[in-house]
Amino acid sequence: MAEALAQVKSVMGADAVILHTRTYQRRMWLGLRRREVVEITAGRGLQIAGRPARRAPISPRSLNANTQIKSPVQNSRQLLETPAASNAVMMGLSQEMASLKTMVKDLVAQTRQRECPNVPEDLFAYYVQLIESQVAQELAVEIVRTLHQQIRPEHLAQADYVKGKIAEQIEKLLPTAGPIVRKKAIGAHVVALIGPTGVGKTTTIAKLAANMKLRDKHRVGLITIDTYRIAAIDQLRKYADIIGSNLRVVATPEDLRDAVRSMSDCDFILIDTAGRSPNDTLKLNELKTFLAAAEPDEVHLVLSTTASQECVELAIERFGDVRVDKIIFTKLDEAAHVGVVLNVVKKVNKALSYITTGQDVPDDIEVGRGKRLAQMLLGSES
Ligand SMILES: Nc1nc2c(ncn2[C@@H]2O[C@H](COP(=O)(O)OP(=O)(O)O)[C@@H](O)[C@H]2O)c(=O)[nH]1
Ligand SMILES: [Mg+2]
Repeated sequence: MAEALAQVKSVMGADAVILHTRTYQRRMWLGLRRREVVEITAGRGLQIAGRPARRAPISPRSLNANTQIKSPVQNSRQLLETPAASNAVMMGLSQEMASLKTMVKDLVAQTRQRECPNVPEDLFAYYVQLIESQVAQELAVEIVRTLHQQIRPEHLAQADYVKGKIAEQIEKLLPTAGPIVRKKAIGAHVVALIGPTGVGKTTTIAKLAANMKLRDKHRVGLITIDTYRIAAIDQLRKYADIIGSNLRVVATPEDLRDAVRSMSDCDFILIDTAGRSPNDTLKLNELKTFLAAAEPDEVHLVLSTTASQECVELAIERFGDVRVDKIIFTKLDEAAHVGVVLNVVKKVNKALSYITTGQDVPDDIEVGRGKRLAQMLLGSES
């Protein structure tokens, strides 16, 4: 149809008016083969109601075996004004679209196969979703390939089922630490948060402290060694006052040791650290001295998902010299690149303890769970 319409246009010009179209089968080769014939009735000089006619009707013309053009009619520019004409045009267009679509699909499939020969075609859309969430390519390939081996073909079309299975994979891949728990019978469980400036250490301390104190009724002591910025102390003091916890501000490792001792009747002591730049080795050494004095039960490295993967890796490298037991990822509410959490935790092989999802104290914090992360990665909330 598209071909025939093109011929009408080339023989009769763009002014041609389509009056009628029809397709039918014609038997060939003694009736053994069929051939589709497209017949278009078109003309120039068509008189549309209310418009002055031009002269010169044309006689039917045969264009080739497949196409015939008939009709002695009057001229008009309104190619699309008759229903038959617009039908024909639409049919032609939709046929062309359909063949274009097939072509593009084939091309995409070919390119995919060439670029990602390890990714099963059936799960390619999920693979793309993982990649778009910044999951590292080798991890995304591993996830969909393992899934492909497990899943029955009849389940492939059920998106919820497939997503559930991907979530299971992610759960297995992501080491998680669970919540902070005090195991000892006597003395305070000491937790220090370290990490680059502005990632949300102080806010996270406030969230943890508020939940421990107000929800779980624990005795919580707060210590900050962030004496570089007055605002930082005020920020934590405000939270300490609201929660009703003790806050000690310390300037030296000796002070820190004393402060920890003085709070030994608490169940938990949370230590906030200065946002020292990860590039500053001198201050990192200072941080190490502080940590050595505090003798914490656990040290959590706090990282923000709003930073690029490179930034996060640089921070890890720098802080790698300092003791790190677990990882907290902040600002998942702002991050389009949730995959970084999976990549980083897997790469450094430290367990994810918490994620934070907003500025609200104490609500926007959750214990890190693979299933929840999978929901964020695959864009399905529940
Ligand atoms: N959107 C969002 N903002 C956060 C989150 N956690 C902390 N922030 C904000 O990040 C900024 C820096 O936080 P702060 O706790 O002072 O970072 P610190 O320098 O590491 O102590 C503040 O404006 C916080 O409100 C979070 O989970 N989501
Ligand atoms: Mg701070």
